[in-house]
Amino acid sequence: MAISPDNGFEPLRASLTGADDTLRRDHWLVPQPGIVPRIRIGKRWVSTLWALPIAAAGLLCLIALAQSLRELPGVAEFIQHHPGVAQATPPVNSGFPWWLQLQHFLNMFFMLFIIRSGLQILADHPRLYWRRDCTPGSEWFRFQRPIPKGRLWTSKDDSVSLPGWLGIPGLRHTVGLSRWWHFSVNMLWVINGILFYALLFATDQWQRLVPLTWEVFPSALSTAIQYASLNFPVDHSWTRYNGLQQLTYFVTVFVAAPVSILTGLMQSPAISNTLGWVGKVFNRQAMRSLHFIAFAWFVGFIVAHGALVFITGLRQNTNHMFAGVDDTSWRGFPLFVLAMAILAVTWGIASPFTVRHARLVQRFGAAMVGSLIGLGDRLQTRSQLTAKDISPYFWSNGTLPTSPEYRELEAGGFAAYRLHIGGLVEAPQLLSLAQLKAMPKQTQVTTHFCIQGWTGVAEWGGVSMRQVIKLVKPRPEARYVVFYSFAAGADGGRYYDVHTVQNMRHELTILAYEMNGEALPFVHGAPLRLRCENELGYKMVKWIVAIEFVHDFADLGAGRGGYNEDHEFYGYRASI
Ligand SMILES: Nc1nc2c(c(=O)[nH]1)N[C@H]1C(S)=C(S)[C@@H](COP(=O)(O)O)O[C@H]1N2
Ligand SMILES: [Mo]
Repeated sequence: MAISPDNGFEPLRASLTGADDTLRRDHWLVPQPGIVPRIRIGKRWVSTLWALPIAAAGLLCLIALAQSLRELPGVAEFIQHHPGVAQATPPVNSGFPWWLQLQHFLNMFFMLFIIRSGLQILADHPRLYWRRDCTPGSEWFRFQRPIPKGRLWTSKDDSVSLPGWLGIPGLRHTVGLSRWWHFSVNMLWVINGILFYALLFATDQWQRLVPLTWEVFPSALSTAIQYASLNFPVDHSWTRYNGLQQLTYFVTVFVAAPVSILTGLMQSPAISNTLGWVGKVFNRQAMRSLHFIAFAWFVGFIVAHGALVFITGLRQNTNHMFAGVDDTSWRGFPLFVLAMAILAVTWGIASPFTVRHARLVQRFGAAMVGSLIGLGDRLQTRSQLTAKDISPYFWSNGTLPTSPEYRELEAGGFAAYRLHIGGLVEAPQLLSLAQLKAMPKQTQVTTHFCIQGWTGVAEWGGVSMRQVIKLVKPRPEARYVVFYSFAAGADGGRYYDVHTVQNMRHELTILAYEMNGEALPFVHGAPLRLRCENELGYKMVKWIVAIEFVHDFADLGAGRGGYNEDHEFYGYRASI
């Protein structure tokens, strides 16, 4: 039965609210500190704090061991035979050119923000798993307590705060803002990295980093023993790196960096869901875990590299990398201090600036990488899973509907529910659940990707949005589709979200009324929710009350294209 499109949506539009442009602590989630990170070994959870005394004791033992080893004639002979430098290629003639110094500084600068914002993203779901289902207790790493039993514990409840000097911006559940930092700076870091690769191989600098002989392994062992014995190997770094430097730099530049990029991209719903079995095997949780391990490598590298720069001759080392000269002058040191000062000042500013100018960070981030992040909605999503992949546990998220209107409908088994579809369409509709169920039914087993980091697999059943579009016949000027919820969002005002009409035509985009063969449960969005498998979870409105086709969304809510876009500074397109 058709209704007038003109009067239907005004009350809904009026129930959307504006939003602050700064991150207001008194409106935000109450802080919740995490716990010292723990690693699961079998059934036991072991605190990572143990790593500190173990590392200290290990280092002392290593020094003692290396020193006594060097007294053995065999070892002394081995070191004499393999003094440390192993290169099949000629020595580097170009020293440390200005572009190398600049790129080294930029890399350091970008890494600082990438690491801090990455930790902030992790703090939004402070658990790591290998399996796709994220069942509590199956994680191998966490800095949050076990989830409480006997109450609804959403993934927002699970998020923890970080100190503002560590995460960006430090406050709890600020994944929207930390993603802007992470992705924008990532882009700069990747550009810097591509230029670095290009310049390495366009000059003779690659000869420093790429070991072309097996000799590198005995040389690395020899240099490791020499470093550990505190009687350091002879330094040739102006022209050649020793075996240990070569191996660690090679792994950092040619393994850890590409692994980070790939494992980052593979956490995207659009990319993962378009790759078929590849996305299934390299599932998001395994990718998150590897991403974290690559991060741990970088942190370990930075600590060890930084320490060695100091103890193997700070003046000479800084002359190389900050002044491009090979002497014992004081030219490099002040430049090194200046670089550190720039790092320290920007480090201090980043979090307070982000809290204060949250909307600016969102707009700037969207301008820099918004369209890249959105590109994934051009990818076709495919269901690569079967019923046996369905997760035993499915996290839930969001603010539950509490209105009397909803309660009444729920009490009546949603018999009186009517889905209002209208706006810029030829044939507006008012559909009961029975009418929706009479339309062709589509079921699909898919992975849900929450922006916070967890995933879950379920079978969803419902009506495809293609069917809906066919039924309502959008007018040519309709570009977007607004989904209104019965529920409010966390900060008051109605929850809603906006999609492009084009993205609603994907094969796996459905209005679901079933989950795992049963009527959609209350917490998961009864009676009707959106499934849009190339986007993150927050785009999939639960407890849908109405759907409106519009030309523009700037006049809805705070105008950012959805509730979390308005209130939590998320991106409007979110296929990564
Ligand atoms: N109405 C409404 N829909 C919502 C939310 C919400 O807060 N309100 N949260 C979103 C988020 S962030 C996610 S991850 C998914 C979670 O769906 P689930 O609870 O079925 O796992 O719902 C989305 N839909
Ligand atoms: Mo989410």
